[in-house]
Amino acid sequence: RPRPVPDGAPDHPDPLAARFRRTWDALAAIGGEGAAGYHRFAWTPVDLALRGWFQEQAALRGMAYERDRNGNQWAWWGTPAPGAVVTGSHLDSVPGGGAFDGPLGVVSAFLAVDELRERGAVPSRPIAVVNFADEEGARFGVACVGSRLLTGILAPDDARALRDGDGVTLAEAMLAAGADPGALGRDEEALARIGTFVELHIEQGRGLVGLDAPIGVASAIWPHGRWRCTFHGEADHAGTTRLADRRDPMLPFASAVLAARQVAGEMGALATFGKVRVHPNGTNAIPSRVDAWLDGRAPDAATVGKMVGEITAAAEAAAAGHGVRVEVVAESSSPVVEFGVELRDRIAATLGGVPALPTGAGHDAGILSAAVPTAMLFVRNPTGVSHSPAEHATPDDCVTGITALAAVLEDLACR
Ligand code: HGY
Ligand code: MN
Ligand code: MN
Ligand code: MN
Repeated sequence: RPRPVPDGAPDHPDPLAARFRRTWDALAAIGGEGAAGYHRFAWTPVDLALRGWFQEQAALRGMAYERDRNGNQWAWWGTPAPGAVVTGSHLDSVPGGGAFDGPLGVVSAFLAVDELRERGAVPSRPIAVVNFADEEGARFGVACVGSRLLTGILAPDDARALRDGDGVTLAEAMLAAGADPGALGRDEEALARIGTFVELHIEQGRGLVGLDAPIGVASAIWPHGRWRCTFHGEADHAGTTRLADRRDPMLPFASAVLAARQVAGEMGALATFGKVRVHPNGTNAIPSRVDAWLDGRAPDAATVGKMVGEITAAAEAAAAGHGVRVEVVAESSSPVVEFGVELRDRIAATLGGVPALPTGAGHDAGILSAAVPTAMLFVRNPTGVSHSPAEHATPDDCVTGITALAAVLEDLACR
């Protein structure tokens, strides 16, 4: 069941709950397709509407707005300067995504700033809210494009050449959206401004439910990556080609799907084929080619590598029996992330003790952690469901998250 909007009325007696709901409703209306969820892809008209919302939120608060060289959006409380305390997340989504993955962190960031201003907090360093471009990589295949470019992990030429399913390059998509792809790349000035980054995010599992806690801090992110697996066969007529004469790429693909499940299970890892393109995609034709994308994750990098190796071997063995050729290409990878214990402990202490827990989901915070002190706050997810329209958090827990984020920003920026 889709849950784009938390329960709780806009005229809730708790002013923060009411403000959360009003801010949330304006954002939740952008790009929602009811039961089909959100399709908020980078540099599309929906993304531009989300970006407009961000800019409007900055203007409402009199915060200085800027878009950096890599398309990330910033709103500043105070003059932009090195050493700022930065918070935020992303506004894009997976295909058929929920409302919370990303947006909860951006909305909470703006409302935490409001909280601090209302209580008369005086920051001794600037505070910024950020919206990172293209976190999910739903359109161009690589996740966390904005933060990877900012930190130099993704080369600008490689980024510009990324293509979506229609063959449109990232450079072309940016140009069509009125953004300049020519300036992409590691941005020393923007990086130096980030003294500390704190990303609030809905939890994407039921760890906090099990711990009976509304919020927690992230301890680690599993290493993970994406591989494109192409099965080259031969198109032919479904009604006249004898089974023995076929080179059907669908068969070794099916074997690869089953192998992924088997191998991941044996290794305590996760493997998913969630995206497939069949060519030419006709009911009465044997496919000429199947493109399938493998998402692999495990507690350590060696296991990820071993798992993908075994899935590849199983795919090749199955392909050989059908006259099919397999190609497996790594499209992106994210190393293991261990969030710094010092910052994590400081945050947990500020919040009066909250649990720390690892996640298998990737985040811009994971990318930034290699460059600057970084931490994450998780908000409880009652069902654990994410990357689905059913993703959801209760309004009370969202308010707890905002209050916690405000306390963390105050501790980091106001003393
Ligand atoms: O896929 C992920 O882990 C993330 O949500 N980008
Ligand atoms: Mn996500
Ligand atoms: Mn996210
Ligand atoms: Mn015919």
